[in-house]
Amino acid sequence: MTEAEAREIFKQIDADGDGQINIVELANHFKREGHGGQLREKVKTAMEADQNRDRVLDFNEFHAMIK
Ligand SMILES: [Ca+2]
Ligand SMILES: [Ca+2]
Repeated sequence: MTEAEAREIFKQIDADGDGQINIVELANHFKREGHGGQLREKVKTAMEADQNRDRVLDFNEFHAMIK
């Protein structure tokens, strides 16, 4: 995946456009994608990419997770 593609996905998930993906935005994204079952597990797994432990994913953390 290119960085441009990753930025497109990041923008879709970052619903309020503040440049960070929080847990609510992640959960809504998984629901939209039809992955509502095991939602807690998926959010928890995604949040393991939160390297600085501020409970949100910035683009660098997100990109490291999906590349
Ligand atoms: Ca956000
Ligand atoms: Ca973070």
